[in-house]
Amino acid sequence: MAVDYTTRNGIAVITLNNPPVNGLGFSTRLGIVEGVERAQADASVSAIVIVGAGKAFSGGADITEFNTPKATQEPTLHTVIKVVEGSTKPVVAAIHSVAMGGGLELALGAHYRVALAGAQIALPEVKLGILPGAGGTQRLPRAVGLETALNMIVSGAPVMSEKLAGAGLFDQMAEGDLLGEAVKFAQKVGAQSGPHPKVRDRKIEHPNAEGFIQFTRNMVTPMAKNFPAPLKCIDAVDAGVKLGFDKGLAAERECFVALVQTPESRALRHAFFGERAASKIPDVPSTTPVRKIERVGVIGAGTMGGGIAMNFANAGLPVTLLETKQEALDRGLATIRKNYESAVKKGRLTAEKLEERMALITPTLAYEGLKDADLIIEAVFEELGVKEQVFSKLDQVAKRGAILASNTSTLDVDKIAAFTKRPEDVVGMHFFSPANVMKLLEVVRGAKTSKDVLATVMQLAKKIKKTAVVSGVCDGFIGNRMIEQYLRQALFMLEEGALPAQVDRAIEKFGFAMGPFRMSDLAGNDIGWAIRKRRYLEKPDLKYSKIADRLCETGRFGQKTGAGWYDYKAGDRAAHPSKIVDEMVVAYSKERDVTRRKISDDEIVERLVFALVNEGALILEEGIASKASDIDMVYLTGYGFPLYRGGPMLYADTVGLYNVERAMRKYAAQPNGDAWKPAARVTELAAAGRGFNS
Ligand code: T1G
Repeated sequence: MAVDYTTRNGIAVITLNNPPVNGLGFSTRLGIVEGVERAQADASVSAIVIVGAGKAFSGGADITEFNTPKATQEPTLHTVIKVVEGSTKPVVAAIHSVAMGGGLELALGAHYRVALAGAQIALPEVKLGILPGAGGTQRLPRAVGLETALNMIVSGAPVMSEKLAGAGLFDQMAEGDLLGEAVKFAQKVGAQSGPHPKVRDRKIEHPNAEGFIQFTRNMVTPMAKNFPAPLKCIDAVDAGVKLGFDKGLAAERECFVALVQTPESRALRHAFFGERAASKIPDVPSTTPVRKIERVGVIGAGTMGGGIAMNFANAGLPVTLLETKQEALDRGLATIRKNYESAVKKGRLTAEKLEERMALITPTLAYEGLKDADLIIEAVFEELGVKEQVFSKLDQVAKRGAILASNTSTLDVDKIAAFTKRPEDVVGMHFFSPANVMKLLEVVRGAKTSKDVLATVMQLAKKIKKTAVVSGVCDGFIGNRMIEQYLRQALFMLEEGALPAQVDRAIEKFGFAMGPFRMSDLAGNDIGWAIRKRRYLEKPDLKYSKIADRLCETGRFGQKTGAGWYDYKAGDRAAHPSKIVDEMVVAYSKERDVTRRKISDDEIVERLVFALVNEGALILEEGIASKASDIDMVYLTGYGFPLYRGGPMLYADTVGLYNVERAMRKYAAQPNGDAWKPAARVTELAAAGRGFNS
């Protein structure tokens, strides 16, 4: 049973025991109700304590039950809270570590709350695109006041328990032995005659509730542009203020039911699960032993190497940073310091923390400096010959059992592993620039990469706050392989009739942070140019529009040269549509004898996004990615795909693969249609009426 029941000095102790975070799944809910009823029937019991075993009081509704009949099977959380609140014997919630979502709502249904400091108190449902669905929008304002409650509910952010000590939520802050103190408190209130206080009976005091709620609405509206949940949170709280507890509860229920069915909520829940599922590798058991990583080495102090080193310093790990020349090393360290200084300026870091982190980074010009490292990541020039020098040297210097990682974004990790006598210790760790900011880390699994190396890197990724996704070895791994097809379509559409600003505007309206041409100008058009030149040699039959090469031949590499697909003014990063480029595009169509046509925004979005979907389907078929949600996590955390659409594969499911395939067949019949042969996986799933994530 997910709940234990004991009695102790006349107090019934109900212990939630549903690891890992006491999610309020069906059996936990049932156990609480049975425990409260058992305590009511036991004359020797004067009061009840509810406490959580392990790492949390409760992390809320059991998310593993979402979208299953169990989630709404009686006793629902509403029923549980009603039974707790209706108990004639006082119920004391003993809170430690985490009281979130339904877990906090359960505690609010108790008559009293005793908490340890350091507990995360939150109603994070808004982050899942829903809202507290078991009375949280009604009880929290009555427990901590309207302003604190509304901020917590609309942001979903946790507040540490000690910060709420005086807010009326906790009846006592425990010092050490939480259960002992809670039992003592229960004995005290158990000796008092009832009725015992109910949070629902408190008033919501505020000098100008209506004004404050309107102010919150004005603040939230612009930020919640694509997310309906925050405003619904305000509606539910507002209803409780205006109409009283019961009507407020009914309004909350209505909002919850409406939100849980929205595509945005499905997308946010998909991302929540996808983030956690990504760290699970199908054939690497969670019990796989991991290697100790106490010292890290980074080779290359350029933009990538410096950013990578910062990730580990930020996590408190000593990093040795190797460069070949002193001035490169000095430049790299100066850049790292500058990055930290800007964080201090923004108030995100203290000056002493800056020095602490800088002190963790040891510069060196000698490979010897890496001999004690448990993990060494190279971020040197993207050329196989250079990688060969580095890895054969590492093979001699690195200690036995050290993990040797390459930050390569395009080269074959198996070939790199073969430069060593320890291919089982070699793995790809593809960071995204800027490496100290972007959450995505593609972990590239070589044919010989050992399971414990993978398990170690996935665990380390969590420590450096990265979303790690495992990719097999192929050109471009997951993200860049798919973005290549996206960019191919973007270029074809220029040739067929669109202009750069129109393509960017259309896809940015869809929700991308940045369209392909602004993105290319930012990254540098010469990077894509180099990749295409390689591609033309490797895959001569792969059709490409040459318009981007024409642009590069004029030296328009983007922001770094002050002109690219767009024009730029000195000191200003704003992209200004370029008459020169537009004329170049039109002239190119003419040269190609293409009659330009009007291309709709819908076609732009479909061709860009479905190009990702089709390549993603091939990636799944080839086993390069093990699950569709991994592909979505790559795009949500590394490529600016809109979170409220859940990633390319979930978006395809939302559109319906039947419709996606029909669109592909339509484009296959147009000029440049050879890119549109639907992947077998798309056809199979569409025929079966399924989706990538169903
Ligand atoms: N139910 C079940 N499992 C959960 C869970 C939950 N609520 N929360 C986390 N887990 C799992 C997670 O998948 C992972 O599993 C393990 O616990 C450790 O998680 C009616 C409807 C609680 C702060 O949104 O914020 O209540 O990968 O790696 O860093 O109004 O998890 O080990 O197999 O994140 O220590 C609202 C979400 C639900 C809380 C712990 N609750 N969880 O952080 O560990 S909706 C939430 C978190 C709701 C009611 C509504 C964090 C955490 P595995 P972890 P952590």
